[in-house]
Amino acid sequence: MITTRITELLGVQYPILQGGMAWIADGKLAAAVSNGGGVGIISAMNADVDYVREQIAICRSLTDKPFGVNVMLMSPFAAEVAEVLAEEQVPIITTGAGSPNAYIPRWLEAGSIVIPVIASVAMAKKVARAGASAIIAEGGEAGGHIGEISTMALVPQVCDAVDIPVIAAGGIADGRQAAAAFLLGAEGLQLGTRFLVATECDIHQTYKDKVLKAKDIDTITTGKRLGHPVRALKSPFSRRLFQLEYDSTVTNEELEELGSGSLRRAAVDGDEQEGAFMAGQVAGMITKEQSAAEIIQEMFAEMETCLRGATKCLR
Ligand code: TUI
Repeated sequence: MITTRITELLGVQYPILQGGMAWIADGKLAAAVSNGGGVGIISAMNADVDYVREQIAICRSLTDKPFGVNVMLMSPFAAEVAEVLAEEQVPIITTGAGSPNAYIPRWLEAGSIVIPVIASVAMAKKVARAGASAIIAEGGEAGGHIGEISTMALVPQVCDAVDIPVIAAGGIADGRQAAAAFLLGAEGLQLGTRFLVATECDIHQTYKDKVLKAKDIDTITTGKRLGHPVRALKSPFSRRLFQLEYDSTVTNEELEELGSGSLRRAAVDGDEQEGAFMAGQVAGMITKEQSAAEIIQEMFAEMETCLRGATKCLR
């Protein structure tokens, strides 16, 4: 049993959110996580409002527990999706890849709990001032679009900077890392990579197999030259993109063009050559497929053992 301001605020059994991963986190996965006692999150990714409404309906048909939607703020549909989430009275809204401040008043007025993902103390203070209900501090160990600072350094600095509850993300896949996050001051966790191999996660089996086979050093960060670094498993595509960023004859537009559609090619097509299999540095410790509920229960059982044993080296 664990009680924090996050379990109270969200009305859930476990203070754990599933990351809103583009092309991966749909209404079915979100419902499985919510039914497991955590918070499932649907990714609105680059999709239009019809897709988002459809996934919300699927999620609502599968669970009566709290769930959320993640707005990827670089999406061309972000403003329209933001309005739909207010209309739909989505219980929890998370955001990523930008500043959500323009939308926060509308979401709060609609009754949603607003939890932006941030990757720096400055951004944490900005969204807290704008009225965010809680915050997800995501370290650079995470998969996908990432910031510069590691979870170990970011979480305590964010906890010191804001009064709202902090959820730690990036580099968390088991109970030891969960315990560490709570000791750093976090009151909740967000996991992406571990939920990639949930049985209810409908990505291509090739993606799951790559995560299950990955070693610690098997991720690579591309996109630094474009100002939006992205961590993915090493693949022929990601290695080539990495090389091309050092080639001054290749323009930024050409790099952007190469990246577009690459996550879809991984998650939907399982394209080992041309896919971007986004995953965090914890991929190396993920070795089995389990249901979302099993993942959550195992995490918190391990965490409890770990925290109870934490004083063993003190005398
Ligand atoms: O958003 C994510 N992870 C993502 S989004 C994504 S789709 C994409 N694909 C290719 C290129 C770019 C995006 C794949 N993975 N995580 C949450 C996150 N948000 N990480 C970092 C941030 C972030 C970064 C800058 C949040 C706020 C921020 O503010 C900058 C500013 O000052 O506006």
